Amino acid sequence: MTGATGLQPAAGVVTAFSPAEARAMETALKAALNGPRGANPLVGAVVIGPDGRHLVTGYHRGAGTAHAEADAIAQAAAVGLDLTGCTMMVTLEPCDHVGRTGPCTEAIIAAGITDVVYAVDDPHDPAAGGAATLRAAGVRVRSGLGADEALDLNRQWFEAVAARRPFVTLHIAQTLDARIAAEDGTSQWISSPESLADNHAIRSRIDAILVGTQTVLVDNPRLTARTPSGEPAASQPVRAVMGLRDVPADAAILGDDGLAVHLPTRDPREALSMLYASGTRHVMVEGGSRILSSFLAAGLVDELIVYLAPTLLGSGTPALNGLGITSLPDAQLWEWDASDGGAVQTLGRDLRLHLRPQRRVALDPKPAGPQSSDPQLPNPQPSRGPADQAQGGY
Ligand code: AOF
Ligand code: ZN
Repeated sequence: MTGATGLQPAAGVVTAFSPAEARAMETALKAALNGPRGANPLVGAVVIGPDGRHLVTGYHRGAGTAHAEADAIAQAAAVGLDLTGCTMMVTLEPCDHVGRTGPCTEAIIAAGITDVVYAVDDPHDPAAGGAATLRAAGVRVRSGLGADEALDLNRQWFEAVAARRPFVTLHIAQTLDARIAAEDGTSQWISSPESLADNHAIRSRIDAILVGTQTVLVDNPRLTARTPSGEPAASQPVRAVMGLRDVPADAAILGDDGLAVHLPTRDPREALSMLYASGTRHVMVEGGSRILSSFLAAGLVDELIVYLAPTLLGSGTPALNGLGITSLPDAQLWEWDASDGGAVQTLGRDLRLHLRPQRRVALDPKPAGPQSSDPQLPNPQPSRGPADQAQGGY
């Protein structure tokens, strides 16, 4: 963060923000981190009074739930707080569409809010246009405060929207020595019951779960979302299997609810295009190691969740089987993700590690000399190299 107030508008945006507004935007950015990543971005909203006093903070709890603005307005309503004449600070342009929830522009206008300051435009076509709608209704709208932070907060989401592909969460359930199965193939269960429950909770809020044909042939998983008592969760993801081998007619993954699909490809980009075309906006890649490796090698993972069991096997199936990296300077760099409960959580006897790709470093063009292999420069991003660097087929 920069500047005396901690936040400054993005370069080129000329406007004035009060210290109270800058503080409120910082609070909104922090609040956004409480939400989970996925089909929707992390968003926070803070309403301040005409005197700059902080009144209420809201945030978005993931696709299908109230948006940050609606959350803040609902909280104010719950305690009888009148927001007429107040200013809303929000980390993303308020939406102007009826998606899974109603338009935030309408809620803002109905609440009598007269000023809106948002950090960055919403690049998502159906939701965009909120600023114009608010202005047309007489609301004073300014933007750009905290833009750098807001872009960074959701950088993978912005990338997925721009690429028109689903947001990708990759999940690994492994031992301390990074094995996902023992030598004889047994793998149930490496993770604690608490980790399994956490994974099922994620399954119930994503659009699709993706595994390789190898996993179907070896493990024959159901891949449904289930409650801790084993009942099916109310919301079930599409169950996608990718690979060129046939899925046996009696595979458990097929189920009888019509939610299973076979994606006849080994290419992770193609699998994502197929899923996107049929409406998937958030997919969780579950395994096995070839699929995990191919998505990681292709730089197509937006969020990484590792359930780490304090168990050793010493041999067996490694979580990953090659990312095409042979030298340390080429290693993929990840960073701890503080959102959604934090970077490290204890789940029973396991640790749950939460990461996202390290931010790509903007490299200044060099006037002369070699362009790469500078030992001072961190590796910018998980590789964007060919997806087939991972070994083997699936
Ligand atoms: C906001 N505030 O807190 C969020 C927004 O399917 P829906 O109704 O949840 O809409 C999802 C889209 O709305 C999402 O793709 C993004 O463009 C925007 N997200 N907008 O005003 C929020 N999370
Ligand atoms: Zn909205």
